[in-house]
Amino acid sequence: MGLFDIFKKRNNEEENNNSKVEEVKNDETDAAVDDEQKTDDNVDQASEQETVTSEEEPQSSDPEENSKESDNEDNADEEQPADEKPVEDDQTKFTEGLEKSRSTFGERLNRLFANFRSVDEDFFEDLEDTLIESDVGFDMAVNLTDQLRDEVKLQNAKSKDDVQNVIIQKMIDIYDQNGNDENTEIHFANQGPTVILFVGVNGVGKTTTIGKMANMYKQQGKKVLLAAADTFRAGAIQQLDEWAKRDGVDIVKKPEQSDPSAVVYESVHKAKDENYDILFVDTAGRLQNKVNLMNELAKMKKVLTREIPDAPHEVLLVLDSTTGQNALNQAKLFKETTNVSGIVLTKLDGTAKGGIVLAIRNELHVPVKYVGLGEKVEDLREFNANDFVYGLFKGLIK
Ligand SMILES: Nc1nc2c(ncn2[C@@H]2O[C@H](COP(=O)(O)OP(=O)(O)O)[C@@H](O)[C@H]2O)c(=O)[nH]1
Ligand SMILES: [Mg+2]
Repeated sequence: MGLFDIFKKRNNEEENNNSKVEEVKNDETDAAVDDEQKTDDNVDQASEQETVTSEEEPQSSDPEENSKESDNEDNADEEQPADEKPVEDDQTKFTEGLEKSRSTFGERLNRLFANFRSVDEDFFEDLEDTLIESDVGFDMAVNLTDQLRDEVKLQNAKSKDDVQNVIIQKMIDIYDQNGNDENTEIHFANQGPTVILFVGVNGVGKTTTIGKMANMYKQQGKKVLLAAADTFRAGAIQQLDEWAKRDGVDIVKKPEQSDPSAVVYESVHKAKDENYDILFVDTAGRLQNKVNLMNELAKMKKVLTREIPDAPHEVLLVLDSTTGQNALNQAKLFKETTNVSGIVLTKLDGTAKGGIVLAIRNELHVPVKYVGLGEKVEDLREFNANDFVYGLFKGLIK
């Protein structure tokens, strides 16, 4: 069974369940239903307000500014849910974190289909625009529209439902094929320390992700070491140091502006000599030019492999999902300079740009291994791409 069929089955099952709930509700008295309606409206309003407020937060284009602001404002313990929801479980958190993407992506496509008159060139132009707006990536939007033109003709789809189904099915098929050999597990060393190198431009969330992951592995009983090899940016070493203290793990650091490779050298020796299980290497995301970046990463790699021949076992590229197409461009550049083995997609809690998940798979062929859903230590999740994409498309499957 193809992924589209699996999604379709799941969608039908969910709709059946919902309609059972509806039936029960309909048995209640009219007055009760009226009341419920009011409550529903209130809830809708409340959640709308929440969205508006978070979107109105001043967003600076300078990532360092952003990080300062959020550091000040959102200190771990102060953050209380605005509404009085009970403590969220894992799944709720994940679902809510992705709700913005889901509703916006679906709404855009719904709007397109609502305006559908006939399968003509205008329609395909609108489709292309909609896909570009949804951050599935420019190349993909254009390719996909071309393929859909052929597919719609091939299947002789004319009615709105037919066309909608062909389009959704095609998108899911392409996504499915591109992910055939994707493995989202973290590669561990067969023996000795596992080295995980973090790369990505400034402000995307490298240090924060290391803090979260280090905590996760520490909880699993692993011996964890951090290497503060972002010696370039003021405050970067201290930021990682704070995470080390919070997580209760060790760190290797040197003064600001030291050679990052010297930090890597010392940390990999320590990891080997003192039997650490995992070494996380934080790096600076200097991208002034590709040659510099390539040289710096190559130097670190050389230092690592001298001690541990198959290191780094993972090179995780961190991407800020709120930057859409920009994140894709960064990814292409990093892919050219280093062997990226996985992606961590951060800030999915604050964005409607979840379409980027499709673009990453279709254009980069690098698996998203983890997603960030907030700034706190518990806001990191393993990524299940199929669940995420199902969420994007459900309701659109006819
Ligand atoms: N909302 C949200 N903020 C995040 C997430 N990950 C990181 N951040 C914030 O993004 C800013 C930059 O993160 P940082 O780890 O310093 O980025 P780095 O420069 O790549 O090391 C900080 O304010 C983080 O708290 C996330 O998943 N969601
Ligand atoms: Mg950092």
